[in-house]
Amino acid sequence: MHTAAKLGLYAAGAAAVFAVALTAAPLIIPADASAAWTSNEDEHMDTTDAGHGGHGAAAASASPADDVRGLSVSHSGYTLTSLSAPGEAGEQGELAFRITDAAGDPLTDYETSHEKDLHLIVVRADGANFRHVHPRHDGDGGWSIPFAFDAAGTYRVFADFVPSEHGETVTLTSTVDVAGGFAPAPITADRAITTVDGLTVEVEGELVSGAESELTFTVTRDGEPVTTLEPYLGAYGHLVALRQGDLAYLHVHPMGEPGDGETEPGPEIAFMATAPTAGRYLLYLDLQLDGQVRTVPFVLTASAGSTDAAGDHAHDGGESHDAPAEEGTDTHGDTDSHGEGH
Ligand SMILES: [Cu+2]
Repeated sequence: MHTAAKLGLYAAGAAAVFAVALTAAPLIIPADASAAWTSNEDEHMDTTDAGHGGHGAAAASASPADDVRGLSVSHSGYTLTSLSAPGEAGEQGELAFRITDAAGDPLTDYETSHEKDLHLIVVRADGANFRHVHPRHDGDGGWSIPFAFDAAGTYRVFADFVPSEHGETVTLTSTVDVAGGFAPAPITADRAITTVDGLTVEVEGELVSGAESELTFTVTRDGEPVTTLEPYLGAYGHLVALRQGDLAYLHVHPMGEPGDGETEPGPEIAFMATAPTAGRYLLYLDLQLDGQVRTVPFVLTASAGSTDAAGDHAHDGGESHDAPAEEGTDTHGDTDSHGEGH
């Protein structure tokens, strides 16, 4: 790839990711790429600002390891509190919690992000039973959704939202213990091809520690490319990446969006992603086809890679580069149980 093209892609991709997905996190700049950032700062800032307001200034000093969210019950003055959920596997109940501000008052004003005021991820600590749902706001800082856990274990709950007064994404986390016979499902190998409900999805690309890289998912059914993906919360795909171990939360978004004149409804969905550190990541791709949302899981290991080589991992694979878009929902195809709150 020519240097100029590489820098341009890097800047555009970075802006896209940060504008929509990582707004609360400091920008990451691989040391070797600092010069590139500097020279592209203007366009980068413009695109970023279009998303959520400037935070590029803090970027230069950030280290990749800082680029994690979803590790704390309280952040930026906001706190996830009063979490309650069904206590036993299979028990139908309600998952509820409150969000408070720095003064301890209910947080009532949210900025819509990816078509929702709050996104909720629920996943077991070992990465199993991922769910992405949208609870209902009671207007006074309380959020709830009918919920049942399929299996026992300790679950992490992530609330992802943009306080209006804050203007940047906040991701808070807490845990829920669910009683029952516990069958651990440790993930011990990478997984680049997954079949769910007859859909086979393969991911190409690599995660590289501290650098942006492009991940391209190709969707087929019965060996044929799927070109009829449906917009879901404004995009053709939605990707959540969690670091194995602490489940640090990396929320990435596709390049391109429906209706931009360039992005096709499959078979490829491309994302820009930055792994904060080397190691294994659990990826969950939400996509909608035939009116049904499905979650397709993957496992990738981020290499420690030099930042120089990292740029080359941003394949200029061709199709859908551009502004990002939306959010997804759901998990194992059982959309019926948690389609509420939309
Ligand atoms: Cu969501």
